[in-house]
Amino acid sequence: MAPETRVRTKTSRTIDILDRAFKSLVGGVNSPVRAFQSVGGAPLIVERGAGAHLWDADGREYIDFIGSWGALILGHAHPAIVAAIQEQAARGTTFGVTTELEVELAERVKRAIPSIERIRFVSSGTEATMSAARLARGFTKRDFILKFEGCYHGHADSFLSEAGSGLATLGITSSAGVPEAFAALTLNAPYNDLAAVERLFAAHANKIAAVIVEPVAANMGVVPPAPGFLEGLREITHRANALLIFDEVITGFRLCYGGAQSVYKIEPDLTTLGKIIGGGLPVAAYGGRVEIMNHVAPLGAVYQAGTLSGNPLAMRAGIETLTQIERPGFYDELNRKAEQFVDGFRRVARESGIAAQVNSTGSLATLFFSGVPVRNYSDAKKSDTRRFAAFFRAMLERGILLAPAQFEALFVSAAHTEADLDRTLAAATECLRAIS
Ligand code: KE4
Repeated sequence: MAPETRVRTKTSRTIDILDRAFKSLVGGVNSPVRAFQSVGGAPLIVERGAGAHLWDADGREYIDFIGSWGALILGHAHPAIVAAIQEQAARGTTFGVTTELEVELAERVKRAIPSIERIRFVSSGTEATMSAARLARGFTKRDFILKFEGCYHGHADSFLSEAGSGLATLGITSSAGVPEAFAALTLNAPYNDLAAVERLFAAHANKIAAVIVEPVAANMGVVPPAPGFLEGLREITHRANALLIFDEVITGFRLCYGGAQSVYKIEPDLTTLGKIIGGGLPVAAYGGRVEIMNHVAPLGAVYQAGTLSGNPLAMRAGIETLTQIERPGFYDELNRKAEQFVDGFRRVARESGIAAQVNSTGSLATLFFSGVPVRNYSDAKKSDTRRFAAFFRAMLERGILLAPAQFEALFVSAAHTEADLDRTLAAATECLRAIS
């Protein structure tokens, strides 16, 4: 559709629904990044999705690169997943009692990620990381957690200092409501900086319960681990008897079927998962070795629970998703297509003459408007976020929906066709020219 037809008329359904949303939802949204605050313009109201496409409340169509923040590696409304959910819904949506579906999904995750001997399903990535941190503290009897500036692990109190994603987008370095005494138990180091990690361990000898890391950072924009970074974290935590937690809520089943730990050949002590394992329904998990996980109730003294944990509807969607992506050649094709797209994006950015970097790993990518390589959060924050906002809006007008924030990733799915990706690159060429 031509750009001029995408100008929002004031009488649109989108505007009417937004007016109502602001009267009932805080900021009109259920998660801050959906407010489009950092990119300007009215946020979208989505009506439906199919494959790699979304339609808004006024029938405008978009090629979608949010993919529900990474969950939809197969795209929207995949027929096999819809059928599985429909079939399970007719058998009951939740029982509050164990079903075989939870066991089936657990067995599939264990086969994919051997470092997980026992798993606990929860309903959000935040629950998974919060529980993993509590478990690490209970297991080691230590209080400090070390995270990395610009990484985002959900909104539990331990993770809101110097965090990425929505906090970075809103320029929030910490959150109100977290007691100072508790916030002080979270240490931050620059991503990819092992010397800083060594210094923090030296200063807090025998007090750090765990290091939690996104093995490929995606919440400051995409920042891959520098060579040796993850190996160094493994060695330092082993030496200090601290746990290493890989937060694979985004990278799990995204980079390959075994996640980032399979790509980088690192065995963490605990892993958190989410997004893809739920196939678009609320599922997340934490897991690791039996000797650690058996400290969780009902076997151990670390308490964690959840009414909808292991929800049969969500389990069924997760099982169907893993069935689809376990197929031979799935990741070869996805990563080939994504890498070709990213190469095209780099070429288009280079030809535009605008200072830009494209960071990527597999089907994750971020375009930074920056003249310097982006290797950590400090680099990422040097990006020209105003130019990103102008680019985002120009692409939106051309029917391309990127993540509405510089400090996020775009996700290529199996549903994106070569035509979708070619059209996106053509739009990017026009938009970069328009904002230069
Ligand atoms: P949730 O609690 O939002 O399900 O998951 C938290 C989480 C944990 N770990 C990682 C690595 C994550 O990326 C996330 C959540 N991702 C963001 C997008 N960058 C969620 C989007 C939002 O906050 O609306």
